[in-house]
Amino acid sequence: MSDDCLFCKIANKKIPSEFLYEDDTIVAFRDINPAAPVHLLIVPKQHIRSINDLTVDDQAIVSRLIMVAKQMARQQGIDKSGYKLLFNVEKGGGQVIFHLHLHLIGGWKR
Ligand code: DGP
Repeated sequence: MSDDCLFCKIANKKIPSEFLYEDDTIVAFRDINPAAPVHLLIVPKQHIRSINDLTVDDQAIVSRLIMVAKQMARQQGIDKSGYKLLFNVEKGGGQVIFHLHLHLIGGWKR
């Protein structure tokens, strides 16, 4: 855990938040600034700055993030209508919180 990282504090319960999912390694919660009717963040408890910082040892975490996103899409009722999964990577890629997270975005009426 990194002391000055917001998502470390949320994922490790130093800041109270409502989790829609939690296991030993991952949490999911609503984005504070939703870009769509459903906008969740799937976040590892371990501090990893961005996709750029992943090592081969992190492969299990990345696959868990995607499997949890799939599960959350179903739980939110957007699996059939469809959704986007997004990693922003570093400033130029739109990342503003430098703790790895996967955006699950969907629920538009189309
Ligand atoms: P990114 O640009 O990929 O780093 O996305 C960061 C997202 O985090 C952004 O959509 C807004 C969200 N966010 C920032 N601060 C908070 C917070 O304190 N709580 C929650 N739930 N979401 C936050």
